[in-house]
Amino acid sequence: MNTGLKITAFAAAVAATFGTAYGVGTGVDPVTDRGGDSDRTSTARHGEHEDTREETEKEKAGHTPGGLQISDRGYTLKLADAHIAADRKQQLRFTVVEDATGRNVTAYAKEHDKELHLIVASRDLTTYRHLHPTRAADGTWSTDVRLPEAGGYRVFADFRPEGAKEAQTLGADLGVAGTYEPRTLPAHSTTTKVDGYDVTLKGDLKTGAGGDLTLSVAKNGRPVTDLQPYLGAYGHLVALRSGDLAYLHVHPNGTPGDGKTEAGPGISFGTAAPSKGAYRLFLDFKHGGEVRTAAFTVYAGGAEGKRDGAAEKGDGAAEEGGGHEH
Ligand SMILES: [Cu+2]
Repeated sequence: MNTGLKITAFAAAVAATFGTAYGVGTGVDPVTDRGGDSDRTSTARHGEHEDTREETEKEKAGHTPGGLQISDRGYTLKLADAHIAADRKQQLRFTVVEDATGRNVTAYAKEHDKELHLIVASRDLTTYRHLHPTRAADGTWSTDVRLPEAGGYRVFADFRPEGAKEAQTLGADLGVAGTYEPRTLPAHSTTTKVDGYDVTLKGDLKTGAGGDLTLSVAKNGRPVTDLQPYLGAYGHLVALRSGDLAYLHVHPNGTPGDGKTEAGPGISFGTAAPSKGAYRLFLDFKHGGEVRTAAFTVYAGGAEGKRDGAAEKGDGAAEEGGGHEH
């Protein structure tokens, strides 16, 4: 199949979806914004419906990317422990509390087969975990996690309370005790290795819509064409912004079994970054019955976006990829 065509065909629809579904690129989605502008000129100060719509779009334009707040849209993320030990299996427990009632949320809508997706990442973006905790009847979530090194971490809960229109992502700080040696952001590279797989990145992360990324998976020099669906897709991509860990959960163009999406080697994503700068991409894909995570450093806005002290290619000593535990 012509990958270029596949990307083009799905890009528009996907770009339009992200804004509402995941808060990705809200305010930078020209499809939505353009529609809003023309509506505004023709229907300014008219019916209630248009006013409401306009407000929603204004709100969107100033929307904060996910993961930066511990409390947002009436919900608060509460970690049972703000500190854990390094390099030892620990239980991470938390709740999502509805601010209005003070009660734990116990009813969730499933997104990608799960009620809640939990991401744990080190502030220096060298450690990454994508976990699916278990919920007790009282709303307490728990999962085992082992974080190899001491330091500052961020915990992201990506969920949609039942009845809520959109999924949201709350973030909380987690301290891992011990001696901390911060690492430099791994250098930009378009290839990475994980578990014997070579993953290649094509395309650019852009600050407007129309940014397309294709990640291709190969093993022993051969393209992998039998990727396995994982949580309803051939790949899940999370982008974390270097410096503040703004969170973007990006879904691929096309769904397994839709008759046009191939099971590799390429997985394409339509993305829009909330700003220029450095991001670390974490791609989860499933092959051979296991979920693997490939990681890349990319710059939204091209070289111009390179503004921090990221390592130059060759001196990055950081751990390759990330971990995926279930
Ligand atoms: Cu998940």
